[in-house]
Amino acid sequence: MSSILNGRPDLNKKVYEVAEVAGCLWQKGWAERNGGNITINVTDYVDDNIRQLPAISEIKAIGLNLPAIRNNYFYCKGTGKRMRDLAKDPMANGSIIRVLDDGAHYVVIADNPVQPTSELPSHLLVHNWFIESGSTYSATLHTHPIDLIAMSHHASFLQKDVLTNILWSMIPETKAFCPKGLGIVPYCLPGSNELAQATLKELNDYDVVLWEKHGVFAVDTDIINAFDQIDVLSKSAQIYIASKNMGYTPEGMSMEQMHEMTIAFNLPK
Ligand code: 2HA
Ligand code: ZN
Repeated sequence: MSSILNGRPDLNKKVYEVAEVAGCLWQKGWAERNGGNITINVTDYVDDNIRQLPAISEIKAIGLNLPAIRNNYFYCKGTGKRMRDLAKDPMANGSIIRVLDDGAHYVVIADNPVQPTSELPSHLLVHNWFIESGSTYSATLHTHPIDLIAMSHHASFLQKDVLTNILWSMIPETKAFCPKGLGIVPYCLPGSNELAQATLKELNDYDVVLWEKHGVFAVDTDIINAFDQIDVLSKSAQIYIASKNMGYTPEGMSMEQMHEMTIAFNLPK
């Protein structure tokens, strides 16, 4: 079957990075049924021929006014689609959309008229903010990591930076590879504007945000890096929980040891 990816190795690579991450999410047990969403900005890989492709869907409203992403292109997981299916066939379980010149509507352009993720407005709100703020980030990822969600069910972990410091202290790599830590968003209805706005606020300070009793939302330069930031946090959460299961609270690295890491890896304070 003809695909927009044919003869476009750079675009193909970006879409298959999403497929690789979708497979990881499924294997980790973070993507039951149609859980989670991924959106990446692929405008840098779009040529004049793609710009001329006709719409293959009706014009749909985003529901928000997002002027910074006018005429931008995104690969999005399809609504109701499974990560485990997307891993095998990304263009049947996701699609490429064009945001129209008004910054308020979009159309699907390839390969199939797959409607994008139910969380499209919140993902695009974040992509709009990347561009407005001059960020080089291009990927947004929402998933359901069991260990981090379990920790979000206890109020003591939800105070600012309590969980960040516990998770950083479980293994040195976590601070090195998730240097801003984990932001917290109190429970909000999935897909709500309230959740999107609260997430955007936390993204000023963090690349990964924990949605209480629901999941995480991560951003980075590409989808592999966004996944890796969640993965190191989840590893730390597992070490904490494994220690608790052995009957003790893990000691954690000392503040001196964490400080030493910060200096050695030239991390933000
Ligand atoms: O797409 O995970 O929160 C399914 C979800 C929404
Ligand atoms: Zn979810």
